[in-house]
Amino acid sequence: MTEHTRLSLDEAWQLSVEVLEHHGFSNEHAAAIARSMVAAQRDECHSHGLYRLLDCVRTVRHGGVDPRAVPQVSDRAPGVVNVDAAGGCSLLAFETARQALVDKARSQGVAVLAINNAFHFSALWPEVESLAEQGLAALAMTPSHAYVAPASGHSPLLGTNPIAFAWPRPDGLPFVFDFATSAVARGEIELHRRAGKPLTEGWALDEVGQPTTDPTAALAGALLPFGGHKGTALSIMIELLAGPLIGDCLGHQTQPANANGDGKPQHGEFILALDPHAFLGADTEAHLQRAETLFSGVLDQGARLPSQRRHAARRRSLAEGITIPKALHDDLLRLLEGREN
Ligand code: NDP
Ligand code: PYC
Repeated sequence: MTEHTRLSLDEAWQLSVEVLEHHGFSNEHAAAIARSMVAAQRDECHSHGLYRLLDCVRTVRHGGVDPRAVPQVSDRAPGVVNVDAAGGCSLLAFETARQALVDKARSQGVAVLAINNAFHFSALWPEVESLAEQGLAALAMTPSHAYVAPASGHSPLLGTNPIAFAWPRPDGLPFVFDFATSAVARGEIELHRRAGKPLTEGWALDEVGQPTTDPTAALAGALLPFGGHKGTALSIMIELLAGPLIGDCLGHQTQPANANGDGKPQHGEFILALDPHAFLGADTEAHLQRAETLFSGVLDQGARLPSQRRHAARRRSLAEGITIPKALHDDLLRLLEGREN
């Protein structure tokens, strides 16, 4: 059985910031990254929790991210704000430009934040959730790298391309979903490899395009999109909106950082924010209340809403702290000592 280590949320935060700063990230980047990772770990979104510290350190060691980059915000149009991450991590860029996006959404009704030139490793839900907490509906998407074969194809071309949506709720946490357009995130394949667990059938192909449940073969091959041609089409839409529309790369035009130093992981993210008050004025509360009947309808059938598991995990972690595999904790402590994994 896998041994686990329990950490308080404060300990998880300290460990994350220390590892990141030890490897050259500025305090601002370390804090923005730790906020996202600790939130993901707290909500038991393991593929984008503390495990991602390994990826951040590997990327900085290979020269794939500027750990001290200062994001530059610019106004592009009445409804468009841009932030150039300048080769740094997307999370500080988002935090730097978030208020400008909110202000534009409030004044225009609809606004887009285009993040460019960013190293992007994180879950998207914390970003859209933070916008819904300010009363906005929000949609976020980003391409990753060529990890996914199109439906009926055989070779990696598309990114794992996550899409996240949030809707503000009058009494309580927003409705949020956030998933990769691949059958699962690639991070989940890596966690299966670390745990020595086989994959679910239908997730991946090996290097010669044959179905596989071996995580190592899948990492060398290609993931499959969720929902066949429908997932493929959504994934292409994400590449277009978060790529050419905002003047940034497609998934196959980027690579994760590598030991040769020639991997350039930077790409874009597209975030749309909509202010219900601009559409509905004085009727906003009544219509938001009407949306609640849809959520109740789902729950009344014994089905669950996306985020329900996450919110339950959050309550548990706030009370009891988090647990991570001991092997991961050991790897993170080694990073702190500056030793190789
Ligand atoms: P999942 O396939 O686990 O799907 C996650 C979403 O589906 C969550 O909103 C989850 O809610 C919801 N969900 C799962 N099961 C159910 C159910 N039975 N009923 C209702 N809702 C359900 O996640 P993925 O592996 O696709 O993605 C994981 C993360 O990886 C995402 O946060 C994504 O942003 C991130 N990612 C980031 C990338 C990047 O380039 N930065 C690339 C790819 C992925 P709940 O959380 O409550 O279970
Ligand atoms: O899990 O697919 C993934 C992923 C790619 C980039 C960041 N996360």
